Amino acid sequence: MSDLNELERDLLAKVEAAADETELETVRVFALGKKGIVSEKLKSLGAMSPEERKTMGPAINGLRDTVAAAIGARKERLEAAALDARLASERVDVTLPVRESPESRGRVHPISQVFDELTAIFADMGFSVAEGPDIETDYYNFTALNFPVGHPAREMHDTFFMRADAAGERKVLRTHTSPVQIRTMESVAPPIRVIIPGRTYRHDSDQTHTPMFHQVEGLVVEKGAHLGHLKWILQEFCKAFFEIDDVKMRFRPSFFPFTEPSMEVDIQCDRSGGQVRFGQGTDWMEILGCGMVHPNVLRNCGLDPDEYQGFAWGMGIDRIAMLKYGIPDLRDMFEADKRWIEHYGFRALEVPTLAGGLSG
Ligand code: 2U9
Repeated sequence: MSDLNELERDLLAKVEAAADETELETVRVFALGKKGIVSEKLKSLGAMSPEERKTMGPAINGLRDTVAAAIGARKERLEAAALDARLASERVDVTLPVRESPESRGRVHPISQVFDELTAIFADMGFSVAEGPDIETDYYNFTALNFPVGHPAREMHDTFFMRADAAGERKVLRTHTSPVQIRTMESVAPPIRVIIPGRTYRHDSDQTHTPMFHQVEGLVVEKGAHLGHLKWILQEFCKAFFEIDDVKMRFRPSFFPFTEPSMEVDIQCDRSGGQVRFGQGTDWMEILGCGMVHPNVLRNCGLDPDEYQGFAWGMGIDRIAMLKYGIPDLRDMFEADKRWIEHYGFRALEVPTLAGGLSG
C-alpha cells in the first residue's frame, strides 16, 4: 500500500512538473497509457487472491482516478496559460496609424489622367475611342492621308523607319494617330464619331519635344457634317477640359495634307502674373489643328465626298496636360522620378467623370 502512496506522490509530482501539453501527454502515457505503470497495476489484479483484490482493487482504481483528475486539471491550467501567452503576443495597438494600402499610395500619371478626362468629355458627346498599331505601314501613315510620294511633308514628320522586311517594305513608327482614322473609315460605315488618344513618334528631342509623345485626334464623318459642328465640338471640349464657363477661340488658316480647308486654333488666355489662365484675358495660345477631311482621303477609304463630309482635329496630349496642371518641363513626364509622380500624379480611385468632376 505504501508503494501505491509513493507511486501516487511521484506521479502527481510528474504531472505538476509538466511544462506544456506535450510533456503532460508523455506523463499520461507513462501512467495511464495501455502499458502505463497504473494500467499494469490494474492488470495485475487478475492474478491476486480475492482477499488481496478486495483491498488492492479500490486502491489502484483510486490511484488511477486521482492521477487522471490531476492530469485533467493540469491540462486546463496549461491551456489557459497557452491562450494567455498567445493573446499577449498577438496584441494589436489599435491606436497606431493605419499603413497606406498600395492602391491608395499609387498615383496615376497626368497623361493617363488626361486620357481618361478626354474619354469622359467626348463620350458625353457620343464619341467612342478607337485604337490602332504603333508600327504602321507607309500607306496608312502617309499615302492614304494624301501625302504624295516624295512630298516634303513626309520629311517634316521626322519619321523613325524600321528595317526593310523580306518583301522590302519599310514600316514606320506612326508619326500621328491619323492612320487609325483611315482604318476606322475602312471598317465602319458612317456616321462615325471617334477619338483616338495614343502614342506617336518623331525623331525630335529638345525642351518642348520628346521622341515619343501623345496625341489625341478626333474624326466625324456623316452626311452634312460642316465647320460649324467642328467649332461647336471644339468649344465644348475646351470649356469642359479647362473647367471654364466660356472661352473665345480663334481659327487661323493653315495647311495639312489630309484636311482642306485646314486651320490652327488659338484659345483666349491671360498671361499676366507669370501664370496662364484660360477663358479670360486678351492673349492667345495655340492648342490644336483641325479641318474638313480632304476629299482625296475620303476617296482613299472608299467614301464618296459628294455624299459624305468629315471633319477632324488633332492636339498634343502632353502639351494640354502641362497647360492644365502647370507642369513646367515636358521631359520630366518620362523620367520615372517617384517624387515627380507623387507631386503631379492623381489618386487611382478618383476616376474623372463629367458629373463627379474631371480633375478632383
Ligand atoms: C484623317 C483625316 C484628318 C487630324 C488633324 C491636325 C489637324 C493637327 C497636330 C496638332 C498638334 C498634331 O500633336 S500635334 O503635333 N495635328 O494639327 N490633326 S487635322 O486630321 C485628320 C486625321 C485623319 C483621316
